[in-house]
Amino acid sequence: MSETATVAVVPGDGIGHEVVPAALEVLDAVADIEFVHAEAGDAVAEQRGTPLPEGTLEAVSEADATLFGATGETSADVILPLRDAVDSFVNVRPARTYPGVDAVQPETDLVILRENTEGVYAGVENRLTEDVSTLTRLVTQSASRRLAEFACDYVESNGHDGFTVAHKNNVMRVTDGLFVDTVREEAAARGVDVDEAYMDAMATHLAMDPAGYDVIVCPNLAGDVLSDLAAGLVGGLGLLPSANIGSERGIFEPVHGCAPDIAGEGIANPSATILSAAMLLEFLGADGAARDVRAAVEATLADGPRTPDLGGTATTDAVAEAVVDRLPE
Ligand code: GGG
Repeated sequence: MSETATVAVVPGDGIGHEVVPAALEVLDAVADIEFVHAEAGDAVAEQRGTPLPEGTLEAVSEADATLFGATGETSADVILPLRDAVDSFVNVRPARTYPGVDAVQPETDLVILRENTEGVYAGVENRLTEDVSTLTRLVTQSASRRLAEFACDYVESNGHDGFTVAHKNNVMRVTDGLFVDTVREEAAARGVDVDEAYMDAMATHLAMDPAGYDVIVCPNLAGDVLSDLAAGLVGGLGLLPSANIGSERGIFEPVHGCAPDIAGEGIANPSATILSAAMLLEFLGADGAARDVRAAVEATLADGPRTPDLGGTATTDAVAEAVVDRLPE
């Protein structure tokens, strides 16, 4: 990070207002960043008549990167347009286990590369009659190719053997047919190995033997669902970060939502958001700071205070302080 970066900060709803300040404490301790605070979500919709005020869209569009918290009922009107605003074509969702944290599948160490612009999340839904509603599943060759190019770059630069593409082209013959054909073609052109799996069968294999997967490339909805499944394997949604990567900008957010059941209690696990902040630092070129933050989170999970989702009684703030205490001097 050569000069002071500008980072938009959008807590969103619910526990977003607890985990984002926790991550800011950590970012403040490791980097010189100018924060621009903005609001979005259900509460804003009630107060201002729109869940995504113009100023927020502008702040995210202009910042070098954004730290986002969580969305609630207005998810489709908040996070989807924000991803569009930064031209985010892929959502990177790593899932791994941590020493000291109970995991259903301790061998899990994988990353999901989720298509981030289309599929059933393209927003083409209609209510035709009282009885009938429809949804158009959009799949383009250009978005599939862009994802595949990113996946090839990702496996090459991170030393992976190849990737597995998840799809359902036996049922969605045209849309997933185009998706998987394009991904296959791009990987072949780049000399990258590709395995294939039907996404439903992959869910079973993931639950039973996640060590069989390393990098997973998949359509939008499949990525959303499979990453929540992966969270369940490693100890819960409080541990999964994500990066919405665009050509020049990115939005970094925990995989979890706004958790209305615990919002306001100050006990949400901030690890996923702090790990998202580490991905943000890496995106901005601050690789050393990103490594320090990851190591401090790992050390805290190993022997530090824990929030109730991990069997402890600590508060969000106590975990954030423990992470800051474990950063190098
Ligand atoms: N921080 C992630 C979040 O708020 N997730 C809620 C949600 O429904 N997200 C939809 C999506 O990731 O596409």
